[in-house]
Amino acid sequence: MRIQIVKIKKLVTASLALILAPMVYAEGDLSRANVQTVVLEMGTTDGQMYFKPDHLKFKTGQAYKIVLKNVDPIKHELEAHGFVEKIFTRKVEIADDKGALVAEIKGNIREIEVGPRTQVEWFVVPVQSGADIEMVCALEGHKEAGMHGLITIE
Ligand SMILES: [Cu+2]
Repeated sequence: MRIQIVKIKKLVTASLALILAPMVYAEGDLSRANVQTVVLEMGTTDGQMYFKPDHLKFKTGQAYKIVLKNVDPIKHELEAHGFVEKIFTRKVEIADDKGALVAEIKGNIREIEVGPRTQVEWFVVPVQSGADIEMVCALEGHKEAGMHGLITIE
């Protein structure tokens, strides 16, 4: 009888460990926990090209989904070399207008070009702080037309 109770206790402990293991793993994965959404709109108003907002703020260790939302009938891009050196990219996701997945891209990303009236989701975790990090649209003439801004990582 006593041996059976000990066996049951061991079995319950082992089962709990199996059930809890994935949860513990998820808690340790900074890129998946408590993801915050940041929307960066790209567009043109009265001939002035813009990033809205023109100042993005992030915190190290916090997971983000950056939605690059191009509302213009022309393509734009986000180039921020100082930023990509300070983040971990989990993935970039592209969906069609019905929300069905078109592509999921994994690995380090340097720049993202977004087609006319499309959006791209960039999942990142900033790992190093930085101030006055420049972001621009590097397409010809776009920076000069107003498409630039700053990024701060606290
Ligand atoms: Cu542009």
